[in-house]
Amino acid sequence: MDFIDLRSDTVTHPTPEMRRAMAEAEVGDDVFGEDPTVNRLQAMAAERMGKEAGLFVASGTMGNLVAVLSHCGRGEEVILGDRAHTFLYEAGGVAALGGVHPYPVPNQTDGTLRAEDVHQAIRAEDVHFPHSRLVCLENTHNRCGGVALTAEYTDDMGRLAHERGLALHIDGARIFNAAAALGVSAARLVQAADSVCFCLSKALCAPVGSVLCGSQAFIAQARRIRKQVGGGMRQAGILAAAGVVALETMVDRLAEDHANAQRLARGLADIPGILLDAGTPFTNMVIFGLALSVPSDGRETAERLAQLGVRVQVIAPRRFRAALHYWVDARSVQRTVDAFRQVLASA
Ligand code: TLP
Repeated sequence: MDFIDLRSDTVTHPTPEMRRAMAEAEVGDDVFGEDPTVNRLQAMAAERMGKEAGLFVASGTMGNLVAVLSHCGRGEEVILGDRAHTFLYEAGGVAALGGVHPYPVPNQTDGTLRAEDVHQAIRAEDVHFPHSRLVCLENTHNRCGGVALTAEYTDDMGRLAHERGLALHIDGARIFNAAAALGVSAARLVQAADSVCFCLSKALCAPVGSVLCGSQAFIAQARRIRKQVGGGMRQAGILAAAGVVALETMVDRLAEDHANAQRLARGLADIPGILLDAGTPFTNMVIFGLALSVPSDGRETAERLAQLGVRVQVIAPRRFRAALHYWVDARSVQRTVDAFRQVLASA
């Protein structure tokens, strides 16, 4: 990459090994279930998640949409956090395309939903109310700074949901980051969930795709819904081949990104005018802002950084997110700190 791109871990390019695997992938028609590379990826993903089956989908957004529409019918309700990606950033797809009613409850700063809030959100049987069908969690939690939810918390939520007759879905776009941070397997983190969707195209560097995992029966339904939303792909093994390499080579290195996030946070903390969020970084994201003493706003600061070859995401008028990933090494972290120091010294 020509510049240091910290805007997101979605900007990651495929590795040379992924490009080779894509060029050489054995393919078939995946709508017929005949693409051997897709089938291999789905089996690997299901095993990693400790679920019976997996389904390759085009994106995290499609995976969450297909999951919600597989669990809920029209006029039924999904309970999720008010800072959940599915609530904020998926173009209202569950409502627009599935007629599913979202019931947002407050996300706590650690990414969790309070059990009392979820209990209260579950509807009684009454002709006025939608039927509650699903609770969604997000791990790691993007808008809460990439914080990881523990296995014990997820187990408690699973118990609560199941006791009240609801299912539990996890938006595990970055579930392997959570696993690396907590020192447990991804399968353990999603043990209580009926479904989980994780992304290949973020910190794992694959160019495209996510995998939705769950029981055989759930995935059979999800396959129908994926077809309905136009996500049935044909020789998708070309894409899945990169996903196989991602699972084989990129999962075990995520702690390096977390160490670089720590390095970046330490460097930024020393710069007058930068205020780090409490606790940041939890995993691969550093969240920080500009002190009121800095006259420039976030957009101006980001533009001047870009002139020095560093890109960060402006997430609020005076706040930034820097997401660490495979293509940003310790030297690039130092260059980022130097660029911030230079920009703020002349702000
Ligand atoms: N997140 C993107 C943006 O959409 C905000 C990012 O840069 O972080 N779940 C979570 C928790 C996500 O963070 C994202 C993407 C998705 C789902 C959607 O994945 P894609 O982009 O593959 O549809």
